[in-house]
Amino acid sequence: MKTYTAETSDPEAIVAELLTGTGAVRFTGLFTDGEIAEARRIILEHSDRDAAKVTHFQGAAEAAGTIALQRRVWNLLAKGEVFSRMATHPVLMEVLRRFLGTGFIMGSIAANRILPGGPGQEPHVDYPYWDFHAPETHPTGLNASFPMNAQVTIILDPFTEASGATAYVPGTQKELRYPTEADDFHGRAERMLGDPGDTILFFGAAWHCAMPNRSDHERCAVLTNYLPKWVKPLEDMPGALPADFLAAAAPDLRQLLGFDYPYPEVLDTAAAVNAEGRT
Ligand SMILES: O=C(O)CCC(=O)C(=O)O
Repeated sequence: MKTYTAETSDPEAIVAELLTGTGAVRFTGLFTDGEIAEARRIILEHSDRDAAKVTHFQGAAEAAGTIALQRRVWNLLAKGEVFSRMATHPVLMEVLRRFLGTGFIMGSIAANRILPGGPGQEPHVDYPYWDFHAPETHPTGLNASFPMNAQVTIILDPFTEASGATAYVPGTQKELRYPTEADDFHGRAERMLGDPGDTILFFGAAWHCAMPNRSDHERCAVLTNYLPKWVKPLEDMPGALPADFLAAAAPDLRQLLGFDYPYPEVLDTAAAVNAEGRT
């Protein structure tokens, strides 16, 4: 996987890599050790206190009784200021503006924590393609010639083969479909390996999944989903954040929360407002 730093970031090359290359790149050095430690502390605190949260693509884990060892912490913006910094990192914002359009938004920011012995996931593609196993529910002809998703994984614990680093099949983002048995996902998959603080940016139409944690340590990451401005977000973040947080949000964060793109609107009312000259 190609690796960049803030200094070597090359948005044009990265966008090409995401869309028509392997589908994923790594950044190092975007976050300080202090930020990583703080994010990890907050996530573990919430997840220890409040383990049972909705999670996805767990397949056989439920039957195996290991489901509680893969835990989510949702709505991270409400849980620590460090997550707003992570979501709006300027190097990521610059690439994402080129990839998803300058008005892009955030669909979700959550943590995925896999405890030792915890399960992996079934290979999948991410929101808003995540129910593409029923392609007939999407517009006819939908393909991955342009992106409706970008995923950022900020690694908080060593991501190794043993600890369950995300598996993905490079190049599959171009196909926009779910893998089948015949695709031999696990035979072809590479891993998103990294150290705490490393950040993986990928096009979530690439087949991927968390892998089982067979190490003796936690495997925790912040997962952020970004979308073009007109895609309905996965998490209702404005609905879940306190009014004073929303009032104080900086311009980049307001954009990510969808405030720059007001639709749906009651246009009957909007017309009246316009007529009064208030917009
Ligand atoms: O945590 C991971 O390694 C990947 C998680 C993921 O792909 C998801 O939850 O959609």
